Amino acid sequence: MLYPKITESRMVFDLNGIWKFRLIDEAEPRNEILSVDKDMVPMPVPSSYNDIYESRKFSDHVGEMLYERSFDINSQMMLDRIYLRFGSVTHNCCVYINNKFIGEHRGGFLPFEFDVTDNVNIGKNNLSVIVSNVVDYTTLPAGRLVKKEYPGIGSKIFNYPNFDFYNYTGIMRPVFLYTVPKNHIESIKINGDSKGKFSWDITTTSYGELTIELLDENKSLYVGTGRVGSSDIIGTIPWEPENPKLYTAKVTFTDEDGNRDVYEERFGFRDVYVKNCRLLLNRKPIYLKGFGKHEDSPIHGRGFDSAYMVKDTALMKWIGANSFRTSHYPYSEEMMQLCDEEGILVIDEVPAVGLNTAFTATGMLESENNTWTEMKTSKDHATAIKDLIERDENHPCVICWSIANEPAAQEKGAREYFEPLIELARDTDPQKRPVSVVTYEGSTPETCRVSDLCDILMINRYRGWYDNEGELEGAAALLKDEIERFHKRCPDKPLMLTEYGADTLAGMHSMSQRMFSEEYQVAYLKTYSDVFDSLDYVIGEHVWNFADFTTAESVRRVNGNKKGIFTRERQPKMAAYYLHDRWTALKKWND
Ligand code: BDP
Repeated sequence: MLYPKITESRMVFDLNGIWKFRLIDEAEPRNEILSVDKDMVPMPVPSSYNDIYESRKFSDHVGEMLYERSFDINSQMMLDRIYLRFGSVTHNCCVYINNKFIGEHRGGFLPFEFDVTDNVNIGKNNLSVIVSNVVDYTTLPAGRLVKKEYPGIGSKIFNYPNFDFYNYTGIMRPVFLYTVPKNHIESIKINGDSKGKFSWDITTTSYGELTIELLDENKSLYVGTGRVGSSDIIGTIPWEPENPKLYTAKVTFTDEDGNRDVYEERFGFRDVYVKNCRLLLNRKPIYLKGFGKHEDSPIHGRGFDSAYMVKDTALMKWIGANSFRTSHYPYSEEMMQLCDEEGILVIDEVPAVGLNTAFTATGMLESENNTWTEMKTSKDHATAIKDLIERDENHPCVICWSIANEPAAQEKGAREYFEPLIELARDTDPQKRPVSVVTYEGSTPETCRVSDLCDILMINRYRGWYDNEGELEGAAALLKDEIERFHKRCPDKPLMLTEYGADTLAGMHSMSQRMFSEEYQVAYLKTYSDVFDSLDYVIGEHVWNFADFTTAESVRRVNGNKKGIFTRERQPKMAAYYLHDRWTALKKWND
């Protein structure tokens, strides 16, 4: 899906700012929701709604909420088609213009749009969005709706996430109106490899002529024609972290009446694949150093925040990281653009977290091991994979697709569930990037049913934290033994740790390196580093987590997850200096 851009044929109008907002009571008749304009409060868009007002009833509301604003349409805009585009609304929503239903969208972390040309008037229009924040066994991510009976109070409904991050919701990413000519460019797929092979595949809404011009800044390098084509370009500079060189593909579509639509897509020449237990970027082995992250910051919650985005990439560069995973959902398109510019490698993850009826990061559930009969997510899962790849396929920063985090990969039915999804990811991506499923401690080398389907083994382990608490020597032995067993099972596949970490309270110290202290976090990381350095086929280390983040309440969480190397306010813990020293000096292989 193309990101809205102003070009010679397109206009973009910003609908961000202060909207009106209210929570919807479960008992409200559906057909009256839009006509109730009372008790509306100001609400910033984009943002998570949860932390804007002070009341737990407000922030922890389970169900629906209403967002509204008006916008103006002028006669110039009406000459073209007008699209209404949301960067993301979490999780499901219905959109109305002037009280008329326009459409709905499922899934909280990917963009969607509607052609609203025939539903808007010149002058004032009213836009309403009803958002649902409920997560259950049909949604991605997954959660549970639980009704509890209390003596003297009656029943209460709770919505427990099957995942370890606060269920922030709302209109979380930018909202735009944009115009395009009636006949226009719909999608552009660009593939440029490190040797200068340049190919394209473009779809349009009607017949016409297509030209594609390859630009290096303003210098024209090549002009091609046709919807699909390829050429070898001489002298291109590969995109890589040290030199993230970007080019522009300028696509011009002229319809049969001579009307033009123009769009410019940024991309890089690079290739990425797996061979002989290595991940090769531009045909050279690359060792991944970095983090599992979250989109999470004070006040905004998970809402789009460009200051935090830039701050986080600056901190990643400072610490010597070259990569991160978009745990556990696709991040904003603007973050992907920034990573292209900054040369940061991204493992791009769909919001498939919590696909496990017996386990969540915050504890064991009381339910049976029957995930693959209970979960009704496979259709949404396939849509999310397709939509994510179609959104991000041209980004050189994306080096791998992660199609789930910590599913019940050892349970019966896991292989049948994942095999078609992995195939779908491979088929959808023109660049054929590696595809993987991130697995947890319950899926061992002997029991995991998906390892051999993945291109890279990506495992999360917390030895020395959730087991072998405080006992790092034993933790290291167990970790190494398990990695070796994975290698024995899949001897051709590279392996990386996509999560390992220890909750650490900033400012808490301990001479004897007790758990939760800054000293323990450093000792824990060093223990893992030694294991990674001793195994040639380990191709990366992503510490959990980049920064402390908010979670649901549980006895395992002290005001959130504290495994950050930085605090939630992005101040360093001691471990930040340890990683800085390690990563700025690290060179794993001599080849
Ligand atoms: C893993 C999850 C991650 C959690 C982490 C933890 O993938 O989302 O936050 O554990 O417990 O199981 O800190």
